[in-house]
Amino acid sequence: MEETKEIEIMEAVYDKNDEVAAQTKDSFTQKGIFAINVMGAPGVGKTSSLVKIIGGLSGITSYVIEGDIEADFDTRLLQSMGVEAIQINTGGACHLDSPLIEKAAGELTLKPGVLFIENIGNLVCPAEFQIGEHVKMLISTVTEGSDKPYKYPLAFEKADIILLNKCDLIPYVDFDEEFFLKGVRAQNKTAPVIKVSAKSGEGYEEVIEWIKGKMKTL
Ligand SMILES: Nc1nc2c(ncn2[C@@H]2O[C@H](COP(=O)(O)OP(=O)(O)OP(=O)(O)O)[C@@H](O)[C@H]2O)c(=O)[nH]1
Ligand SMILES: [Mg+2]
Repeated sequence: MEETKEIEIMEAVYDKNDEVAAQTKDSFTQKGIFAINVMGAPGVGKTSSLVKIIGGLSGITSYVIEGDIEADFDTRLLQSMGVEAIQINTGGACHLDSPLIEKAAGELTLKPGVLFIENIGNLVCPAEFQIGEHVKMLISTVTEGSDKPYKYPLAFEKADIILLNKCDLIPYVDFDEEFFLKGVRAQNKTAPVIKVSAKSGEGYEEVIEWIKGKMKTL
């Protein structure tokens, strides 16, 4: 009996979250804002990738909502580049949800452009929650190991684009690219997988072109 009750509560939580996410997404679309949910484990280079992508999106206004359990280093880094960025600290929660994004977005003076939402560093929970995004960008790395799509399938299944970061470190780690790609394609037949290095800047032109192409569909 107790088990049945727990499932009902979780369904209600997901339903409420999805309802607010749909409204938030509509509001972004009406404002000409293309929203990207940036997901990945801690330290994969979510912020480092945003720095490269935003730097390359010349002529397009970028906004960032930064999600972290504690601290605001990433927000301050982006603000120092002149980006309008705000911080959400969840104080323990392992993912962002749509009411948090609805509230944070209300604090930004949103004009047409791109809104990047850096989710909490976590390869599990963020994939389960829509937050008003148009697309999900998953960042994985060669340093995490090539088995991640097999062990954390939902994040790879839900992604609209997958960045394989830290490719500058390939000579120093045992990364099996073929095995990784096979695992990705078992979950997701369509998302482009783009090899990047936030250190060298390699690969981000393709990511930026993909974002620009998707923005046209708004
Ligand atoms: N060698 C190398 N280091 C990288 C690359 N991308 C990021 N790093 C380093 O990895 C560390 C984590 O990068 P962040 O961009 O802070 O990662 P994150 O995913 O935003 O981390 P959290 O917000 O804490 O989850 C930093 O020391 C970066 O300099 C890369 O392509 N190559
Ligand atoms: Mg970060």
